[in-house]
Amino acid sequence: MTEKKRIFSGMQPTGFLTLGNYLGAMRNWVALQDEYDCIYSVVDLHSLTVRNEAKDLRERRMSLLAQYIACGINPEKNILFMQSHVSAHAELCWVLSCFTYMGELSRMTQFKEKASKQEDNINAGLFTYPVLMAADILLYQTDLVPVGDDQKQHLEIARDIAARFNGIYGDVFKVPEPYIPKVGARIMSLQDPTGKMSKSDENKNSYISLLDPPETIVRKFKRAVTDSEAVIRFDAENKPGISNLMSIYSSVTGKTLEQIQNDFEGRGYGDFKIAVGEAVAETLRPIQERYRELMASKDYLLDVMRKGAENASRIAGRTLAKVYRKTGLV
Ligand code: ATP
Ligand code: LTN
Repeated sequence: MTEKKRIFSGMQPTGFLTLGNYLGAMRNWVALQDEYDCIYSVVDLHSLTVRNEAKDLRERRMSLLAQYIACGINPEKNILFMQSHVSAHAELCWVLSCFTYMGELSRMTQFKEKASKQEDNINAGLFTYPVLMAADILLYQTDLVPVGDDQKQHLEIARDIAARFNGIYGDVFKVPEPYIPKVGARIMSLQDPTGKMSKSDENKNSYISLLDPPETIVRKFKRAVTDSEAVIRFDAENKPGISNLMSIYSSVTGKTLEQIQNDFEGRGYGDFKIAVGEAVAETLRPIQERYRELMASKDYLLDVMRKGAENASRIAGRTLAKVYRKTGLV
C-alpha cells in the first residue's frame, strides 16, 4: 500500500544513549520519520555479545525504548520493537551466515576493537554480529539505514551478502544504502579524542549521557581533553579535542565551523567549553523530561512493544518465507 521508502535502524541496550548516538544516528531517525516508512528496533540479541546481568538487560531494553520515544520517535507513525520478539531475525541470521565468509568477518574493525577489549570473552557471536545486523536490515526490504560512521563497514557487508544471495536465488533482498550525517557522524570521547564516544566506556567522563543533569554536562565539558595552543580552530588531525567540541557545538546550534571560529576568536578554551556544555544541556532538557514521564508509564511502553512486534513480524515473516522457498526449505 505504502509508496514511502523504508528505513530500518537499531541500537543496542548496552547503557544510556550518549550524545554520540544522538547526534550520529538518533537525530536522523527523528528527522526522517515523516518522509519514510520507519522501523526502529532495540537490538537486544546483539547486546548478548557482552556479559549482562539478566535484570539489568531487562531494564535497559525498556529504558532504551523510552529513550527512542523521548528523543522524538513517534510510536504511532513508526514501528518500534524488540529484536528478540521477532524470531525471524535469528532464523535469517543462520541462513545468511552460510553466505558470509570468515575472511570477510575477520576484516571488521569493530570485531578487532571489541575483541581486544574483552580478551576473556571473544565469543562467536561477537564475530558473527554483522550477519545478525544484515538479517535485521534485509528482513524489511530496507532502502536506507541511518547510522553513525562506525557502522559503514557493517553496512557494506550487509550489501555484499544481499547481492551475493540475490546473485544465486534472484531478487530476494533489496540492497540497502547507508545514511550518515555530514556533521556529528563520529563524536569522539571527551577524555581521548582519538577514540569514539561509546556508551560502554568505563570512564564516565568520556561521554555525555542523554540523561546527565545539566551541571554534570557542563562539568564533563570543562574537563574535556584539549591541546595547549588555546586557539579555537578546526583541525581534526592536530587538534582532535577542540575539533570534536566544535563539531558538537555545530551539531546542536546549527552554526557552521567557520561561524564558531569567528564567534570565539580571541577567547579561551574555558569560555568555549562552558558554551558547548550549556548548549548541549539545553538540547537534552526536553528529552529528559519526556523520558521521566515515559518511564512512569510502563503499561504504555509494553503496549508499544507488543504492537511493534506484531507489525514487524508480519513484514519479516514475508521475507523469511521467501528465503526458505528459494533455498528449498519448504
Ligand atoms: P557500545 O559502546 O555498546 O558499542 P555504541 O555507543 O557504539 O555502543 P551502538 O548501539 O553500537 O552504540 O550504536 C548505535 C548508533 O549510534 C549507531 O548508528 C552508531 O553508528 C551510532 N554511534 C555510536 N557511537 C557514535 C559516536 N561516537 N558518534 C556518532 N555516532 C555514533
Ligand atoms: N551494530 C549496530 C546496531 C545495529 C544496527 C542494526 C544498526 C544492529 N542491527 C541494523 C542499523 C541497522 C551498532 O550500532 N553497533
